[in-house]
Amino acid sequence: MKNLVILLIIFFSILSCTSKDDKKFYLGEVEFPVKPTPGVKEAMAAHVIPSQRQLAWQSLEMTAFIHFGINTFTDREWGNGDESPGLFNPDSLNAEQWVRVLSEAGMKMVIITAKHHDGFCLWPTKTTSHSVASSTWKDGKGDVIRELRDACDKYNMKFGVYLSPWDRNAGCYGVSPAYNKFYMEQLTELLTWYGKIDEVWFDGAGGEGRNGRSQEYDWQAYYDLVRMLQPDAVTAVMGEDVRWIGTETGCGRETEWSVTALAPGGTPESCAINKALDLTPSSEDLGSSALLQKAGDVYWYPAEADVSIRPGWFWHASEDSLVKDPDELFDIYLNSVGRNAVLLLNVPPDKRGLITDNDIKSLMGLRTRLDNLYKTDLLNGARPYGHGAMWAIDGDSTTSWNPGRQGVASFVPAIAATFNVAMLQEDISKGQRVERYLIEARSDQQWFTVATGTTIGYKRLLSFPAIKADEIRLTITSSRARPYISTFALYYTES
Ligand code: FUL
Repeated sequence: MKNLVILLIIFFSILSCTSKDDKKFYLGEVEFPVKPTPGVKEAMAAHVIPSQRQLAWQSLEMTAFIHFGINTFTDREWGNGDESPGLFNPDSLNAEQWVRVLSEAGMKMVIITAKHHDGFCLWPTKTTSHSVASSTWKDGKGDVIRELRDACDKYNMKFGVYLSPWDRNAGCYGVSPAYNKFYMEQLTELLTWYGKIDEVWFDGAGGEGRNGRSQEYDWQAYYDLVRMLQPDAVTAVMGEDVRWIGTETGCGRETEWSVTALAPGGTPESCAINKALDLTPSSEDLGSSALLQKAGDVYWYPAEADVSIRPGWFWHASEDSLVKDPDELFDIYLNSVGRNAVLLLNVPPDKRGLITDNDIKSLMGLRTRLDNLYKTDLLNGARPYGHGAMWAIDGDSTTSWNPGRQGVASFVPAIAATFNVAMLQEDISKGQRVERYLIEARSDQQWFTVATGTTIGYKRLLSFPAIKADEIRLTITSSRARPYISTFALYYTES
């Protein structure tokens, strides 16, 4: 009897632990208690969840950057701001061609450099004459942002704007309140004239303006303006919703946490936190358990991997032969989307205002490689069985595998399959939790390790030499709380 009572106590305490486990979530961020008991920080970090706009953004997976502007005509990467607007004259500009090509390649959003560091505006702004309105293109009646917006509507493509805070043309740059007002007027035009905006990209690059003065940006006011005018738009890089991955190679970290100790944005408060922790977006470790021990807060701050299809961000005739080939783009995909990041691939139109044939060829090659990769899930949605193989029920649909913190599940592929890529996904609407896992396969009655990994997050793709197996086993060896695995799939891809 005594034993039975003890057993019942244990049983009910396990039950209450499990149900308590997922009751409290923290939207966007959490502040740790001052004296946390061991394990509390990990558990709290595991329950930080993304906002709706961050969740929607993450599911886009592949997005495109368009660097286009005065630099396209001067063969530069960074203009000085003293270029004549008359130089801007794309004789065959066709934004529909851009969007059609990018959409066929699989991109779900296009972000354009509405203004780069040179200050030249691609829309007829009222804030300065340094814009398309003073160019020869369409006798000054053209509006690149409008044309792109309309093309995006036609192809059901999301639309974002890059507005460089650094402006080497504006006379008021460096006169801090005046330039902040000027910049916010530009932002207001972009966020009110062109319908729905899905991402606002605040570049971190900066320097002095034409008068040799530096500018203090009022980041908080910029964020508040975006929130007010476009509540669903994510703010990126120097913004609060989306983090720069820290390189321009398109390659994420092996261990990529969306819950970071890195404080989002460029406000003085965030900068002070990051300075105290000695963190920048390029730091190798942004979210390990060891780092959590030093942090006072953590944030949902997911990574965006920006990279250009060419060596430069703008189009240069000399780089027409240096476009990345489909295999390079596919590797970038594996190392960005496949490492818990959103890919932002830059494809710069040329002087005519068109994406060149070389870039199109590479993009279509990437599409073919992706179609081949995802053609057949060799697990065919097989349900796990065995110890811990429990599916979480969300509403009345079965959504994810919720195996307990150190769960093992076995899968029998529909056919004895040869595969060389594994895909794992966590249901990040419940946070990011998994810290370590192992994939094993049984072949000729022998179990052996196929791959090991650390973080999963929204998506993790692991590639390895092709193997044939009758049975597959996934073991979560460490997790900050009960993991929610929403996908486990196996693929074969020809290299
Ligand atoms: C950088 C800029 O300086 C580059 O010109 C480019 O726009 C890249 C995406 O961001 O900070």
